[in-house]
Amino acid sequence: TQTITVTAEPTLEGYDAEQVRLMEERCILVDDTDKAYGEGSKKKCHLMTNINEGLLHRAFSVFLFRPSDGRLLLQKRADEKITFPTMWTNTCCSHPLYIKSELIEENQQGVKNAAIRKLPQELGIPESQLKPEDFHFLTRIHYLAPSDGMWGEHEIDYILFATLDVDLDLNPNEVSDATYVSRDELAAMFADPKQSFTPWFRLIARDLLLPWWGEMLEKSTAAGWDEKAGK
Ligand code: DMA
Ligand code: MN
Repeated sequence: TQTITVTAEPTLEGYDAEQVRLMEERCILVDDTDKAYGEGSKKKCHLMTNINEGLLHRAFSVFLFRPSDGRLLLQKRADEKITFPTMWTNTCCSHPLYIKSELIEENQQGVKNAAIRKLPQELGIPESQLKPEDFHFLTRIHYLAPSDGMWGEHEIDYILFATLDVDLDLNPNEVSDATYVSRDELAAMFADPKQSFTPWFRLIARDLLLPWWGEMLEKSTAAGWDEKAGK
């Protein structure tokens, strides 16, 4: 067992009121083997003072591909976001909450339920277009990234893939733009110094997405990822 002294002192003054409200969400605290041991506010979990003490929480990253042309849906984070504003990133990221339906670990059901909560909230995708079995779990990554000094990320991030047709109706408090990109278009965006990207998306793209794009796409359609992966 580890003892971590957490603080939640710094002020949230000057930030967007809705994003400040969301800092009260209850995230799932985990140890570095991803064993859940309690809950902590989103605010506490994202303060660098606590991250530097070792505080770690559970998260998910969705990569949604369009069936017709295999393009990946990217989003640009709204200026209102407290962490990593205005950056391009993968389709949707957030945290499973410390509630029964999002704590389920069997078949990664909890993070899939959280994805089905957040894709409608951020991108306006109708919930009726999303089913847990459409999401394919690839792997978990443990990473730490500072945002702007006060804020940062330190997560065990569950990577989920889906190939689905969806309707979009962007929530401007979360997302300022969205676009579908091919592998080559994404590589060109990364090479453009005028574009900025979240650190986790850069990492996942470099290590997994760009090298394995074709395989991932193939496995997340047709017979399905889980079957082909033998899980
Ligand atoms: C947090 O994403 C999760 C990852 C994987 C970085 P986020 O900052 O977009 O969370 P939220 O949408 O809940 O603010
Ligand atoms: Mn986080």
